[in-house]
Amino acid sequence: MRTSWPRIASFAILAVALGYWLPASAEDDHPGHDQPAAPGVPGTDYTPVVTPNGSTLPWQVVDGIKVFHLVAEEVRHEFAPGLIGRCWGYNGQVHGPTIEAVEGDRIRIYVTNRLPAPTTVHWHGLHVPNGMDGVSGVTQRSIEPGETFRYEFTLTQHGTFMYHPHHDEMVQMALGMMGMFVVHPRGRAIPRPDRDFVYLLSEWKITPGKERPDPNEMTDFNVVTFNGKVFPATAPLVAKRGDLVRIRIGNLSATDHHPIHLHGHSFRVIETDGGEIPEAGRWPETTVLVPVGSTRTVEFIAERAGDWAFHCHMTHHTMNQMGHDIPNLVGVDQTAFDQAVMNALAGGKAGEGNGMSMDMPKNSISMLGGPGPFGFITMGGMFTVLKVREDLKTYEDPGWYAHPDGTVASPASDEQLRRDGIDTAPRPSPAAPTPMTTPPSAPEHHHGGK
Ligand SMILES: [Cu+2]
Repeated sequence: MRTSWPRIASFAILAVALGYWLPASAEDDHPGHDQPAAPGVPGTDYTPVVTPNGSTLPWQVVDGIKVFHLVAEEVRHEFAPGLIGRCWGYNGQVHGPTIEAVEGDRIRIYVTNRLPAPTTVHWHGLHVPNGMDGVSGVTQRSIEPGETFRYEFTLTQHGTFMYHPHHDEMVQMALGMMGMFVVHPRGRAIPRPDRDFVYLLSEWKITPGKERPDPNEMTDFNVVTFNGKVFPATAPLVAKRGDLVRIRIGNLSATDHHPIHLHGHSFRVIETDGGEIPEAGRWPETTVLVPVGSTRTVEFIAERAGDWAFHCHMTHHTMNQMGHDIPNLVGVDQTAFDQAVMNALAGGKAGEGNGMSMDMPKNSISMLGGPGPFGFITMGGMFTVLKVREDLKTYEDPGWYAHPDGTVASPASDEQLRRDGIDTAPRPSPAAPTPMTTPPSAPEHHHGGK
């Protein structure tokens, strides 16, 4: 006996016409229709994520429902030693802790507002019942100071999502209110990563000497952060050689998209906040552009031991606060200036002993990063290091990489240069540029009349 395809097709059309089509159940927001699976267990059902410089929001299970509590409040946050912000965050943190759950989990999130202003929480990318979407004025009234609201829904997707206020967005997000929301797949035979990292990208305007981030800034941000920190305060990512590493990156910056680049490896973009990319649609990259209001998840095998830079490729995003609004010094002898900056970085009063003095303004950090194994690291902002090691007992920071002999770039010897026919004698300089002449229209000093 066989079933004819036309018959199946006509049944399908009939089913659609009758409103029986399958995905409807997944979107069901009618009370009583939810059949939550048993809550997913960390370590058993998934590899728990690591949020460098951050944390995962704790929960408890009540009658089969995962219950979370977010508290919106003012937080005095350290971006890096020397730079404090009077920010707004959740549960004493900037940004808020990462919410982690499993597809099929029923979750209940209480949100307490301890801010001096109303707020809401929107669950970015999650398919929730409309009234749980957290858009103030559209799907709910705002949560007033002192109130606690309850959000409750079943997770019908897996992937990397975010949360943030959808009330006075410009101000509240500029002050730091945002967090990541990771949903692991349930019961699927996909390779589980050995390391699963979560990053949230953001940007701030903090005028040197001030503590309150300026929410009115539209374009000229001077503090650009990985999980609310700038290098050298950003924690490293640590992996064993051979680990399958996943990095989930969300961007809730006000204006800037961030091309995030990894050294020494190539990765594949495996999902966005819209869902998983089918195997055939993934292609190799070393830089992933994470646009504002989206997430990108990349995966790779940590194949090469070493300290590999992981950073935004916008050059101004690997600078700290003081790199902005300074005169163009390209071509100028900066010896004294550099020394002044280095001294300032070392924590002292800048320029001591070289005749050039530079006091760092209160509550500010220099434009450059921090000390490395080979001298100063001239980066700040969205910069950290992926540390891959052969043997690791724990995933604590293993310190700087010890390079095998002969594998570090170093000064060439005269003998090597001779052997390879490299002539380093100065070349004759190219034709001198035409001397600048006074343009005919240049104003001259006229006396008496125009
Ligand atoms: Cu960037």
